[in-house]
Amino acid sequence: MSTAPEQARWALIIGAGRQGASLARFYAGRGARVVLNDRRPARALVAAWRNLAGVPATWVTGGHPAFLLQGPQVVGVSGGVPLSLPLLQQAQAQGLPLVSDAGLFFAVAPCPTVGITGSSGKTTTTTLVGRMVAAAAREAAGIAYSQSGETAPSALFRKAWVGGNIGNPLLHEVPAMQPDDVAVMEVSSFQLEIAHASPRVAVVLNITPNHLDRHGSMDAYIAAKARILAFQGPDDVAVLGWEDPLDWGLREQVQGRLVGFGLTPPPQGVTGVTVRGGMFVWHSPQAPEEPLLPLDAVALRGRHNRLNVAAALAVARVLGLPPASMRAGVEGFTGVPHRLEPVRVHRGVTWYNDSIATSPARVLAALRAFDRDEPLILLAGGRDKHLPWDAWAREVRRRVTHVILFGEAAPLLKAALDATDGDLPQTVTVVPDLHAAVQRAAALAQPGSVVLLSPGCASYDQFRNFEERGEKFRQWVHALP
Ligand code: UMA
Repeated sequence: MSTAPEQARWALIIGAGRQGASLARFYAGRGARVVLNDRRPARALVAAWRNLAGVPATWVTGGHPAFLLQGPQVVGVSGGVPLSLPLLQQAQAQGLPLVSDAGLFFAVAPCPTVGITGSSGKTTTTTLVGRMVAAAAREAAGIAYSQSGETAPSALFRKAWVGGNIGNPLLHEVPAMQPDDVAVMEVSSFQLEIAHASPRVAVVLNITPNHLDRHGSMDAYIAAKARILAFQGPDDVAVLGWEDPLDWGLREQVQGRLVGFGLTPPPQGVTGVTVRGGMFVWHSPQAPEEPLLPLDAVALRGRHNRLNVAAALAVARVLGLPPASMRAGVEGFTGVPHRLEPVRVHRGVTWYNDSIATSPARVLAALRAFDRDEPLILLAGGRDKHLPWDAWAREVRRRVTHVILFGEAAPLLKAALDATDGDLPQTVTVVPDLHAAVQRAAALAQPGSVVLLSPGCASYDQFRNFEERGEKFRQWVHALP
């Protein structure tokens, strides 16, 4: 019989990023032999190496040589490493299990786990659930996870662990976790693609085209997302949105209990969170509706954010949190950095940083968060991820007054606009980079305008990641005279 991945005595880990480091700590902590491999040369990995000082591991850098496959019982793969890598293809051909930090975490966590995935809204929803759980723990409300969704007021609930794709992997924190904690994890399709375990509560927020450069097709991308449900049992819960046809289509694959969410009335017979009379409510076909939270407690802009709140409330209700903790988690929450983040009001112009929007679908959600009478200047571009741009072009033609295109994808986006009919934008400008785009926007903006960086593309043509792009944007906006 083959060893369970978490029991492996020799682990090869590909990618010395945050997920790779967490995998290395996890296996080393269990006494396994760890080989950490990265394509970058040693001199580029000094920070990673320092960070792992004291963790016994053999480092192999500057490539992915085939000899690495002689000996390991498992291959841990960091999110940024594509499965098309020849070494990983060879590992699979040899029958070696590939694991992600998230899959391992769901397999070994000693406490109830919530996994949140989707094409957009993951970070906001994960943060919201984390805040709600933390509020419940703070109040020592004595609430425990309960499989039936009923409140168990006598049990004590200690601490919320929040992490995953949001930035800090949770895997290496497992030894510090206790059974009466709750772990809330943002999970990407890259982590799910090779996950071998599911969370107790699995949330799929929505599914729109994203990462097709990596997954190859929409079907493969949906299959990766659906894997969050694949290893659930009959006592587990799947939270799906009924407004998104691809998301709702996954209900065929639910193994345990289905809980829905949406702002429209729920489909016949479905239990979940919806909106009625200005309130988020828990709707169940068998019982009177329970009020959870007034809609106006939500400070976040946009319908997509109200959907994120509905999903977070569904999780909170499944966990048995009281409405007071739900409210405490939502109130005062104005969003996470780089997601429709207000940066500055300067000369009557409001600047927003939505650098996280690395797909056209996310840009549509951002555009729809603004009132129709707000003149919009959109900054878009970066590195394309082989995504369809026609819906984006139609919405930009309907909604945006000036569009400024930058980076590698600028000609592609311009061609998409040229191929679409409509009155707007008044101007379409192509500039080399984001700095030039900020300068151009400042020149075009009038008092009352909104300038929105919502690139629709990855950042890698000019930045390390979307965070760096957002930080530079903030810096350049604050430097405007
Ligand atoms: N590498 C190789 N060989 C390769 C490719 C990469 O050795 O063929 C090495 C690189 O040289 C580098 C390391 O792998 O040293 C990078 O690994 P990584 O990109 O997985 O970086 P991490 O720091 O581990 O970041 C990952 C997630 N990155 C990706 O999934 C691409 C982060 O999500 C996540 O926050 C972090 O782990 C903690 O869990 C970022 C992201 O863009 C934010 N995620 C995508 C998204 O949200 O859309 C999925």
